[in-house]
Amino acid sequence: MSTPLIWFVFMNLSILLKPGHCTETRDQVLSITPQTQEQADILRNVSTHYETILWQPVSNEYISTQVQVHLYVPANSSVTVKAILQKHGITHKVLLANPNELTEMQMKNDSTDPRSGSTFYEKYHTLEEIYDWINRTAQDNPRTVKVILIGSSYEKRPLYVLKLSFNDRPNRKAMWIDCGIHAREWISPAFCLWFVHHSLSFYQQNSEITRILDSMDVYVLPVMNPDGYKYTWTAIKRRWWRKNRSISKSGFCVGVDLNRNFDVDWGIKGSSQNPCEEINCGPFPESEPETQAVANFVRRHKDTVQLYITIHSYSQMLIFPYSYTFDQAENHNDLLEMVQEAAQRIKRYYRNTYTYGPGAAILYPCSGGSDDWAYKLGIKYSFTFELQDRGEYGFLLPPSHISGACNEALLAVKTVAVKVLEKTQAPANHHTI
Ligand code: 0X9
Ligand code: ZN
Repeated sequence: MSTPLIWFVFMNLSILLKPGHCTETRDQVLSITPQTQEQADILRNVSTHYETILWQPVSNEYISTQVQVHLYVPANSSVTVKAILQKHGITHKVLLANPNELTEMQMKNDSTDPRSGSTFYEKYHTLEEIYDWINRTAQDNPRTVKVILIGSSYEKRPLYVLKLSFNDRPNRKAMWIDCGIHAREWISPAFCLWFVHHSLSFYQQNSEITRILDSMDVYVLPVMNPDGYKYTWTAIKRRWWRKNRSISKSGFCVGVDLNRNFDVDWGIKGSSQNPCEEINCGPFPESEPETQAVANFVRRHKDTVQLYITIHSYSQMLIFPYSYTFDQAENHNDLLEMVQEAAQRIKRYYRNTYTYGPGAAILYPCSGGSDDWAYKLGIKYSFTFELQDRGEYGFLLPPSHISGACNEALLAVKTVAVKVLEKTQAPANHHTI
């Protein structure tokens, strides 16, 4: 259908369905899979011209036939949007009928209530609570944990990295994990906390984490985008914020997608120079203080860091380079074998399915991402892990699912880390007399 015709249909519907005629009282998340090109075009237009938020895919340029779309529809646009879908024979399922209740559930922080039965690590935490936790963790573990200030955010919040170091053998290698690059993906910072807690609690009890920590230092950045994360906690309607909070030069729109701002094929694919878009790559590579801080730190440690992992959600994917091109990474087979093993173990232990492969092929082509950047810097084992779930709750994964999501991601992290050790460590103790 041509664009003017689509507009004609929309305008008529808008007149018929002016707010007040009859409105849905609740916000909802709809799942829609366009069956034809025309349906995909209609859906793209709906998501652009009506007050809706695309949960998945991240940008409407990725909407096409047979791609499952998760669309957050506020109560006041619900009737109009559903009428347009119906008019064009586009079927939908209600994925979430009560996102506001789920949002409140995620924010409920009854850590003082002993009856809640869940631990600190099975809840989502505000930025202030995470900063407190960082300090406490370092204070309680003075011999093994150090806090490193690597920079500050656009709104001048500190970017703290925890360095876990269990011995001081010379020539120690290292791994890096960052969380919370995208503000609304709350399970991601929760994972970084989970990982640190597991490391500190199970060193010398769990053989894999012991082996990893004996051979590598671990740098953990729990919240790479503190301004965005803070913003998602301040009002229900801000819960879907993805980018950082930098104000564009024109002053018109806010936010750069930090995972499009790295200096790798910057601004070319799957990203936009328009500051109003979710996938805005910023005015130039590393324009954002958060990106600069991470890139400078990782560059300074590139000779020791062998493994780079960045944690996102949602879709249950174990991704490796490249995303910016369909070319195969030089060690493609190694990377594939590592994530395949991780996915198989998750399946075996937790009965959950993760897909895996190079980003461009299994997700979408996309420039400026941190995983590709780290890889091109020389870190040959570089991954993006997309945690639970696959759309049942999306960004609103309930606190009761945190332990399941983090345990399986932890298994994936440990699997790839052990594989890195196997691939990079010289065979032990072959002394000649
Ligand atoms: O698009 C992204 O930045 C990531 N997906 S998300 O839904 N969490 O936003 C995927 C990143 C994969 N890697 C690269 N694109 N380089
Ligand atoms: Zn993300």
